Amino acid sequence: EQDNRYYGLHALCPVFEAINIQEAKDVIKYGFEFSETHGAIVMMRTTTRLNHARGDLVLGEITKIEDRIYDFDKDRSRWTFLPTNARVQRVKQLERYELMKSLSNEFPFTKLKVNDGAKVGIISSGIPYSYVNDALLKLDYLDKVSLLKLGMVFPQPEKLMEKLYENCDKIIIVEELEPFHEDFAKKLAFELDMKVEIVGKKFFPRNAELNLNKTINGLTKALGIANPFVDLPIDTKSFHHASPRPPVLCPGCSHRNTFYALKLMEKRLGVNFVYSSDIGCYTLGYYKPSEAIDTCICMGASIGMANGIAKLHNGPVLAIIGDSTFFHTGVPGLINAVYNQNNVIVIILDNSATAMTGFQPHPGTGDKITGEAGTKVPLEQIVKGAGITEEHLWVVDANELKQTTKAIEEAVNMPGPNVIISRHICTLLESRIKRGMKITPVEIDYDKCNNCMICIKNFGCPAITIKEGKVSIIERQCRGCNVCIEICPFDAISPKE
Ligand SMILES: Cc1ncc(C[n+]2csc(CCOP(=O)(O)OP(=O)(O)O)c2C)c(N)n1
Ligand code: SF4
Ligand code: SF4
Repeated sequence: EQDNRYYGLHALCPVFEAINIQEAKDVIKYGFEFSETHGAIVMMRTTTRLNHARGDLVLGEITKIEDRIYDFDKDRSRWTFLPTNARVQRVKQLERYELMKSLSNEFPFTKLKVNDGAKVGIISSGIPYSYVNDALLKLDYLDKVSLLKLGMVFPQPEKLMEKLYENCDKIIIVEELEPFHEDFAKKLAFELDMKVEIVGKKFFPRNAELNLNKTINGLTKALGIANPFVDLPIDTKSFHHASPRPPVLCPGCSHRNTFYALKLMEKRLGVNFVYSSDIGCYTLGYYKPSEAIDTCICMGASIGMANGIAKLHNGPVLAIIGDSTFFHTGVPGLINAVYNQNNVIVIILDNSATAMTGFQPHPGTGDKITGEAGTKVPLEQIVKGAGITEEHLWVVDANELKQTTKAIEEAVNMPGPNVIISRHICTLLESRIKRGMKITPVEIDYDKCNNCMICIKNFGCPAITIKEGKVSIIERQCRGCNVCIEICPFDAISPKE
């Protein structure tokens, strides 16, 4: 929901956008050439719909720039931003910006189509442009309006926009989120002293993505025509009748166990924890039954926010952070906690993975992104190096409930900063590494089970469900982690014989 086109404005660097995946690939290739030619940073902007798209691509030639020395370019005044150099670079940046403004009019992925006699012009870019095209096709309006498709969305092509204004009485801007083009279009019309009506956000929402329906709805209103699709009955025959699937931690996920242990200790110790969290699979702990996440602002915020909260809050303040995120942006926050003697408990959920985004290696895994072996950086050493002494550090197996609850109790009773490394490999990663590993699912002994539902209501492993009013194990989902065995107060769960 944040409009990153403004980064271009902020840095005065060109921003490119594509309308489909083929164009995305072509624009990126062009972007490299453009950057080389003009010595400019370029931004390729993508949004959710394009990022999630799949389809066939036509690949081109892989070109290598001849005569280019691939090494550090020892141009000291360019890379050292002391005021003497920065002042010179600023002038160059402004010159480059002027050049970009004129190049925007000739950008190969920007297209102006002026239709004779059309008094309405539409400006759009990226995925919204694709919706506009489909909408005009459905409304049989393709030849009745002029169309400016922007491939370079910043800086905008002033000459092409002026030409569009000359031919039209009304300009409709179709864009997602902020009125980025709309504001610029109005400013340009004012500077050119041209009398043209410019509309945009009056007809299109400023929140959430557009889609074909919203685009047809906005366009018909802006064009002042009836929307022929508004009352059409929807054919639901082809809809999938899948049940809703809210996001949950996987069956056997070790994060669930740490959350369970934390919630248990809140009850046992009669205290309420503040959970300042980070972003990772564990952020799903926000939902029932754990409900153990109070904040998640951005990657790396957990310890910093906990540091601040601990200054005000009289009670245990926890920072929940994954191993990958800790290596990425957790270390400065921990140093800050040590330096300022903040009473926080940092819980590093070490599942040996960057699980949420697809298992990218990180310093704690020891593998490089290239697939080659790197040098593993031990988490404990980093924590100790930040100033956490042995007596303030606990390392537990997240799947061992007793160990974990004991560490939590000790950490709560010890003035912080304290660190608990709650370690257990991500079960999904484990199944990838040990393909074909034998899994022994658990089973319920109905003579012992009294249907208290603790395993469902408090723990919530998706492999445990209710069937005909009774707790039941979905065997093909069970990972055989055995944690639920410890949780059941009636010894009713055991490995299947
Ligand atoms: C600044 C930033 N970069 C990248 C991301 C994408 N991202 C979301 S979660 C995540 C990593 C999660 O790894 P970890 O903290 O170890 O948790 P896990 O998913 O393994 O439980 C990344 C890289 C982001 N949200 N913010
Ligand atoms: S991918 Fe791994 S860390 Fe993420 S929810 Fe599943 S088991 Fe847990
Ligand atoms: S053993 Fe229990 S907690 Fe582990 S995956 Fe199976 S049902 Fe879930």
